[in-house]
Amino acid sequence: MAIFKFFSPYLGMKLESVKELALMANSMRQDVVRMLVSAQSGHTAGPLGMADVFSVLFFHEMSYKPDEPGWEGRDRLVLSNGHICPILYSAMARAGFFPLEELSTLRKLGSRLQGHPSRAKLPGIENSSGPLGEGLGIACGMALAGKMDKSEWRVYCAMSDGEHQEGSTWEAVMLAAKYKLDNLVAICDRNCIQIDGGTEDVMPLGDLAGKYRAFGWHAITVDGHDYGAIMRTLHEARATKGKPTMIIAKTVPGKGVSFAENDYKWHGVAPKQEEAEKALAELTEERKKLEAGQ
Ligand SMILES: Cc1ncc(C[n+]2csc(CCOP(=O)(O)OP(=O)(O)O)c2C)c(N)n1
Ligand SMILES: [Mg+2]
Repeated sequence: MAIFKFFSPYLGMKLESVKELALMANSMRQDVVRMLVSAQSGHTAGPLGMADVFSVLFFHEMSYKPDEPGWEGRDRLVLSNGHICPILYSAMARAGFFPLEELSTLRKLGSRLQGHPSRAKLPGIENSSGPLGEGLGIACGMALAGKMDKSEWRVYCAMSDGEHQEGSTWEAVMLAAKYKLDNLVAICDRNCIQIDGGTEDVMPLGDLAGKYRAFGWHAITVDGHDYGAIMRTLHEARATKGKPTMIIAKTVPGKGVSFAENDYKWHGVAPKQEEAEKALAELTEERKKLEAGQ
């Protein structure tokens, strides 16, 4: 089968309806599977689990100009858990930052699409990442600069639950509260897995929302696959003044691919050809249902 066969790209306007956002997420999940099987390495669980959140961020929430990635007025997306970058690359390609065909270069020698993102290589990437626990600090710096300049743009920081085991994350949590960074929204992929098992087995994180509240943040827990709920919480974050907002997005790792769902072993492996074909068949079936409005 032809692995690289994309649906037509979406350029320009924002997608408003839930059906369009869901179709976009489905396209992105298919991109992720194709990219990973072509690279024969990379991370499957996180990118599939965060597809719905990225669909809302890129095609409903954030302001940006794909043909002018350095536009001063853009909202900034900091990806802290760099290993889920296939979903970021797919969203960027579908938003028009670069051609969809380039997705097939993921992890190949000389590619702009490194296995962990490099801001030096790909315009539109705000931060190089890979080492966990750094992104929130970077996002805090941007948000503080935005406040000092009285800018309108906002900072979104995508994070994982696993990187809440890093002390540096909590240093940034304190700083954001101290400086009342209400132009900062962090979104945590609360999929309850990490590289070696379940988060609660490896190093329990417990009530993350409660912990954020205790540190002075506004914190909301949301179903990370419910578009309406994600949109509402992002709206609530905008309306929250004097403190940063943390959105704990409860997600299913590997979402959309039955044999990868809720299995930590898919954290950092790519599907083999046969598995990719099965995954794409499932996602195509799901797409038909979405198109039929079921
Ligand atoms: C500082 C640092 N330590 C270790 C790693 C190796 N590592 C990469 S991903 C990962 C698991 C982290 O958990 P999470 O981000 O929740 O994984 P996911 O939910 O995406 O499977 C680890 C330990 C790293 N990238 N950075
Ligand atoms: Mg995780």
